[in-house]
Amino acid sequence: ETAQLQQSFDARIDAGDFIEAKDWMPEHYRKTLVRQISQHAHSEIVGMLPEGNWISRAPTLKRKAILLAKVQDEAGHGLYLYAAAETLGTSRDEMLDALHTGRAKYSSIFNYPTLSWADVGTIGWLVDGAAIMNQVPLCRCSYAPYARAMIRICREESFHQRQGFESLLTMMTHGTDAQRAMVQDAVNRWWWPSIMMFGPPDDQSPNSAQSMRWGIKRISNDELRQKFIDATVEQAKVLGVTLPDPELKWNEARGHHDFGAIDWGEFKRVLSGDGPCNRERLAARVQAWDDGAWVREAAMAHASKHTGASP
Ligand code: FAQ
Repeated sequence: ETAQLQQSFDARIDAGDFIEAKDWMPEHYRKTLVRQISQHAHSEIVGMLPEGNWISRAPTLKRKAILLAKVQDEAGHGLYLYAAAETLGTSRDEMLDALHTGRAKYSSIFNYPTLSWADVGTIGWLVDGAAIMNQVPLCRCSYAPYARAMIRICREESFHQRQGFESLLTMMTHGTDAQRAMVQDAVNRWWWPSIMMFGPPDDQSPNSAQSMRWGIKRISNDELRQKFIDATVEQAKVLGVTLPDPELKWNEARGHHDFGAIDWGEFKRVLSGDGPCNRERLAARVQAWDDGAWVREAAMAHASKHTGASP
């Protein structure tokens, strides 16, 4: 009977059908999705920290309101994604426990510090820009609850990317020399980590082949990285910033930009917990969880009073 279920699942995947939560699915497909969606959710929640650092120090009321809205959107994305992952039968408590005990990953990018106000604009431009490039194909992911969550997330990410670009453009066109230098310094620090966000090269990506076969991933890590670089080079020209890669140049024959070697040693160090802010980020999440214990208890007590069930 399992062989038959497997066969009809494979046929649906091959036909480009979507899989719903109640449908039969292979255990490995379920596990892969819980891994990817929960890591994506954790990235959104941890991703609130670097920018959140600047809410109290935004230069104007307008920028503060925009940043508050953006960070709040990220909390929302985390919630849609945890809800999508829960449909696969793993509880939010289990997923958060995996994050807090270091068993689950979150995006490498959020282990870098935000040293100046220009980092906020640069995160919007490069980090949200990379996120959109990676996430638009996820709107067609074979697992329907994830695909549906991604549609709204991508719309909001697009606003995030534009506010970042606009903030940098303002500093570059109307700012002082010091402000322009601050933007360039931020771009120098965020460029390489941003292109690492797409994950290891295809030939060193253990999950890619199976995830592509299942229609979870539609475009490979390297292909997305190349698309992002090609799009960003043009935007950098408009901004008037230099991307910190002397080997970056248009290759007419390939129809793409060539770029220099990525420091995969640094990527591995950050993934293994040894990036500039890994300890600080995880400690902040654990502290928030501990500080929220009384809220969870109060919510449970309130709910049980209304349902009549004991807590
Ligand atoms: N960081 O075999 P693959 C955002 C791990 S955007 C950390 O290629 P896969 C928005 C990977 O998990 C950021 N770990 O894996 C925002 C795997 O480890 P595992 C989040 C990474 O899954 C903006 C191992 O390396 N976006 O939050 C990274 O097929 C601004 C081998 O790699 C998503 O999560 C990395 N960069 O492809 C928020 C998008 N790359 O699990 C706030 C959804 C790879 O076996 C402010 N996820 N690894 O232990 C995906 O598209 C995929 O999971 C990839 C990785 C492409 C990230």
